Amino acid sequence: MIFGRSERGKPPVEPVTLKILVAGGFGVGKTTLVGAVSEIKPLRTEEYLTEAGRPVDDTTGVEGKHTTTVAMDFGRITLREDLVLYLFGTPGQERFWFMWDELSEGALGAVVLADTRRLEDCFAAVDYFERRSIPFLVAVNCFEGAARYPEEDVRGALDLDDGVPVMLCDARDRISVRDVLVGVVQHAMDFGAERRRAVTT
Ligand SMILES: Nc1nc2c(ncn2[C@@H]2O[C@H](COP(=O)(O)OP(=O)(O)OP(=O)(O)O)[C@@H](O)[C@H]2O)c(=O)[nH]1
Ligand SMILES: [Mg+2]
Repeated sequence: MIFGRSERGKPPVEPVTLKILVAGGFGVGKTTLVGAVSEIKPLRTEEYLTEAGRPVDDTTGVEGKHTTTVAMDFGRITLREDLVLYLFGTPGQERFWFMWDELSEGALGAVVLADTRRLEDCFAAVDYFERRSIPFLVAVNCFEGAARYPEEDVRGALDLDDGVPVMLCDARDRISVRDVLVGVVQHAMDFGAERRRAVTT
């Protein structure tokens, strides 16, 4: 064959693409997480934090933070040759939450990123996914200087169901984030299988 693909090589695999959300409170590291693993230049919608926003935009613990996500982050990671994840980072601040419904459309699962110094900031995200039966796991972003708590303590504080995985991670580290994403895909698949069993029995 002169034109077209060589027949010797295996035909390219059409990858399965899955949509994963990255949610959590303000400044917990969602944009950082998407940027750490994305193979494409992540799409960001960052705007500068302003003086006017100071009373509501609490940067305690993340004083180096100067921008915030106003719409979404978008990135992509190939987990396997036949499995590609599209990552959608949600805006953390309450005033942009109207974006969440749009972003969660068709999502397989979600990562709720948490900071143990202000765990309460992720209550809303946990609640959001529980209500919509979207499978999620909680990934604790281990900031330096933040106390480390055992998984059980985090689970208790967030009142999570037993089936919800809790993982520790570093949102800046590609390998660590990759492990979290593998975890959420695995959990979403188990969750789906469980639900199908519940329906058929
Ligand atoms: N030390 C440390 N700093 C981090 C880590 N993750 C993020 N940061 C810093 O924390 C700040 C917040 O990170 P972002 O990724 O913008 O947080 P976000 O969750 O996207 O914030 P919003 O979109 O505004 O809600 C930035 O200054 C990061 O450099 C981490 O794991 N350790
Ligand atoms: Mg962000």
